[in-house]
Formats: sequence, structure tokens, C-alpha cells
Amino acid sequence: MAVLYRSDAARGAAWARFFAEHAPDLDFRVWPDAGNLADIEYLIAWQAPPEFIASLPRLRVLFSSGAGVDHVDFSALPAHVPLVRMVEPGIIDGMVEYVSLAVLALHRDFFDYVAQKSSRSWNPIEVPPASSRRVGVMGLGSLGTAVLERLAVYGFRLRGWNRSARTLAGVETFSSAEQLRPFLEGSDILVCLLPLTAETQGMLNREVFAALPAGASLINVGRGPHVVDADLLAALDSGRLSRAILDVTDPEPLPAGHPFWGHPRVFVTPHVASMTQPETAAPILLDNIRRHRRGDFLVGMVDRTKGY
Ligand code: NDP
Ligand code: OXD
Repeated sequence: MAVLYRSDAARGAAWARFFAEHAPDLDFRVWPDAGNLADIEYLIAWQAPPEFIASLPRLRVLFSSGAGVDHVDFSALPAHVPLVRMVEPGIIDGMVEYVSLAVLALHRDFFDYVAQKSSRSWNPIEVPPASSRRVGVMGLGSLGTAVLERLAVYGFRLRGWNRSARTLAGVETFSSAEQLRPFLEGSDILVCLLPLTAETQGMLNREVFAALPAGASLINVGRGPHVVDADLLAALDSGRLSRAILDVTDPEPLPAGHPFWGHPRVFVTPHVASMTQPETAAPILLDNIRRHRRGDFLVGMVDRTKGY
């Protein structure tokens, strides 16, 4: 029985160190030193090409090394092999930091001051209290709920929208397609933390932008294909939206000629909002392997019918 890590190479050594120290009984291998592929029962991977999956006759679980699984070809994974996504404190903390930073930067007009600095202009903008700003989060999963919990500390008015109904202390919650519009109408800053599925692709579009309060801003940390780029550019150019902070784009990397790069009110980061941290992820993954070996449920199981 062996565990193969085939993901971010730079972080492979940290994963191997953890397993050597805490699970010396497990044969932990780091790609490309995979050894005999017939030994591999647990695979930790970001991209797992179908032909590679097919070369693992004893594969028992595929662990995604990230939280999202939209890049996984479900049809290449045998039905008896569960797919497990990453739910770990490091990835949650990273997302909480990024979204807090983005919300605060919008709330406190930092991008205006960046522009002012380049033109050497000293022009104070009135500071509204956080309690006057409404932040709406789409997707109340492990990341969306953690983000809302932290934003509450600043005193923002919070709302969240999710497929199934949720109750979160201090958050006005909305669910289902029927409640999308009222949710949007009260979101001055909209944060997308939805998984990418057939249902959510293209969801950040002209109708959604038209339903937001005039001058609202968008933070997309879900996936690039959630956004209809032309609709976002039109909404920014017409003044309907003030700004967009995009950590994810379609495609990635964003091509040099894409209009987002040159747009004065679009801020792009290269898909770095959050990253799996070996120090906090490896213990969770080891626990999941132990769970699997004793027949317990696995933390982060993906529902293939839902796609996340
Ligand atoms: P979860 O699976 O924990 O949460 C997803 C949430 O979205 C669930 O609450 C789900 O509702 C809801 N949802 C799914 N589909 C719909 C829909 N059609 N309409 C309304 N709500 C819906 O995921 P995480 O919070 O862990 O992660 C979310 C996403 O964040 C990932 O899929 C990934 O794309 C992205 N991500 C981005 C990173 C970055 O660096 N930019 C890093 C990590 C993740 P329900 O519970 O009812 O099913
Ligand atoms: C993830 C990501 O899904 O980094 O983990 O986007």
C-alpha cells in the first residue's frame, strides 16, 4: 500500500517530512518517484490526467490537493473511487485574509488613493462607517462562512446566499434562485465563493450586475468562468459597478492582451487568494487515510452528482 503525492512540487518535501515523522508505517511517495504504480492506493493530486488514473489499478481514494474540484474529469474516475476535496485550516485562513483585505481596500477607497498617489493629488474621501456597508457572500460553504465570521468583527452589514437554506449568527441569509435578486439588491460589495459547476458558470452576468445597488463592487475568488467578462466590462464602463477585484480569471494565466489588465477599475491577482498549506493539510489528509482504512466517513467528500 502506498500514498502518492503528485501536486505542487515545491511543497512536496514538506508533505513527505510530515508523513515520515507522523506516519512512518505508510509508504509515502512524491512524484516523479512513484515506484511501482500498482502499489498506489491513495493519490493526492491537483491535476490527475485520465491516463494516469487508468494506470493505477489499486487506487482507492483521489484526494484533491485544493478545495475546488472543477478541474477533475469525473468520468475518468472509477465509480468506486471517492473524490475528496481539501478542507483544511490553512486554506480557510488564507481566504479569510484575502477577502478581508479586498473588502477593507474597497471600503476604505485604497484603489482611489493608489491612483491619487500616481497623480500626486491629496484628496481625502469621506470615510463611511462599516455599519453602513453591506457585504454579500455567494456560497456559504467552508470558505464563505469563515469569511463572514471574520467580516463581522469590522461591523459590516452581512448577508449570504446559498443553494440550501443556512442560518448564520449576524448574517441575513437567502437561499435558492428565488431569493437571489433580494440578496443582490442589498449587496454593496459582492463576494463570489461558489464552486464552479454547470449551474454557476456564467452566473456573474449582466442580470446580476443590474440587480446590485448602483456603484457596487465585485470580488471574485471562486473561479474565472463564473464571470461573463464582457458583461463585467460593460457594467464597469457604464458606472453601474465601481470596481472588480479578480483573483481568478478565464483563462489562467490571463493573456497579456486581455482588457482586464489595462482597465483602471479592475484589480487582478494570479489565483493566490488561498493555498493549501502542507503543515495544516497533511494532518487532515493523514486522518482521512486512517478513517478510510477503518471504514469511517471521509471529511470533504465530493458529491459527484452536484459537482462539488
Ligand atoms: P464548499 O463546497 O464548502 O461550499 C460551496 C457552497 O456553495 C455550498 O454551501 C453550496 O451550497 C453552495 N452552492 C453550490 N452551488 C450553488 C448554487 N448553484 N447556488 C447557490 N449556492 C451554491 O466549498 P468551499 O467553500 O470550500 O470553496 C468554494 C470555492 O472556492 C471552491 O469550489 C473554489 O472554486 C474556490 N476556491 C478558490 C481559491 C482561490 O485561491 N481563489 C482557493 C480555494 C477555493 P449547498 O451547501 O446547499 O450545497
Ligand atoms: C483551490 C484553489 O481550489 O486554490 O484550492 O483554487
